[in-house]
Amino acid sequence: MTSQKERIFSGAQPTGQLHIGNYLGALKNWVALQDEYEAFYCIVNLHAITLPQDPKTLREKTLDLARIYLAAGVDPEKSTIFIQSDVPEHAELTWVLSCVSRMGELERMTQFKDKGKGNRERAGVGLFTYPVLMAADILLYQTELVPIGKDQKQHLELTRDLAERFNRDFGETFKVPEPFIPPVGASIKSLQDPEKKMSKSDENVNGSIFLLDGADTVTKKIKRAVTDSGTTIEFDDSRPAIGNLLTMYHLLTGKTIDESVEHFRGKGYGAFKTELAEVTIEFLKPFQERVNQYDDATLSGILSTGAKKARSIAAQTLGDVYKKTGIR
Ligand code: ATP
Ligand code: LTN
Repeated sequence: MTSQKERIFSGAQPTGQLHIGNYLGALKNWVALQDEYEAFYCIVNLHAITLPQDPKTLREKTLDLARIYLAAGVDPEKSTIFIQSDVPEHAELTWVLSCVSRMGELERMTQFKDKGKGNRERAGVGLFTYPVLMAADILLYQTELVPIGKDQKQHLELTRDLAERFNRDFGETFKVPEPFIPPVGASIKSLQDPEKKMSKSDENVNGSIFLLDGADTVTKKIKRAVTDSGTTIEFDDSRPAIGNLLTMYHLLTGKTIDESVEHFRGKGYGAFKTELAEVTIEFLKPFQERVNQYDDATLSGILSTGAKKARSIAAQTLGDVYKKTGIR
């Protein structure tokens, strides 16, 4: 029966620390969609090395991220959780897809421009071909839907272009995936700068609420969050900082946007921030209790079962690709 379900695929990089933006923009939807779809959630360690990583901590962070997926509510009985490098087909398909990708389209990727800091001469080639590896991740599983935050939309469009081009040139091979970008929360902003997205790689840790932040840290970061001019707590395009905090409140409490605005009518920034800190701490508490729910052996069992399942599907797609291209 399960094989009748449509597939979803998503992943996060084992770099930095996961923040509440990653949760609200992506992970929350991974959990919500896992009943309806056959889900594959990957820890994309090969993507991580597109920027320098400390080898010792990369492995630790890879396993920590698996724990975070599980603590967020990804259920290993329903979803396949695995490490990207455990399925070598990801790297193999990347090569084939890189042969149908064009320099021009990769050069237009804003993440490459941002992370390469506009310095083409020094930017890594891996950073440049990063979206091709992401396309391989998705296309290997004949994925229907990809739950992601807004920053990944452009990469998904490239994935669709590559799938369509390959299908046109070599015959129907890949399903062309659709993005799933939540209507609210797809780009949670930095608490220190509402023009920038909350980012794991931001040097200023005060801009992000990390999923493993303790209560005192959460309170301090929210108290220090920048606000706009004005005093009322409501949505207004000219006041992105308060809009961002209200969005977090709405998503964390499950109150509608109207209810959230109503709730703070007549109250000031101080009271609002105090309550936002409380609901954030309340949300993080059970999550943090669950992060160590599995011992190392159980975790490694979950990941190796996941890799086996993922590989059985990935190998079929790659086999088809090799046949269609005359490699095999
Ligand atoms: P970095 O900011 O360092 O590039 P990241 O925070 O984007 O890293 P990833 O592991 O690359 O982290 O992303 C995991 C998922 O979280 C992706 O689907 C991404 O779109 C989503 N995401 C990342 N930042 C945000 C944000 N600020 N708001 C909503 N979703 C986000
Ligand atoms: N590029 C993504 C992580 C990622 C991903 C994927 C997301 C790698 N492969 C496949 C969805 C589907 C990011 O969040 N930076």
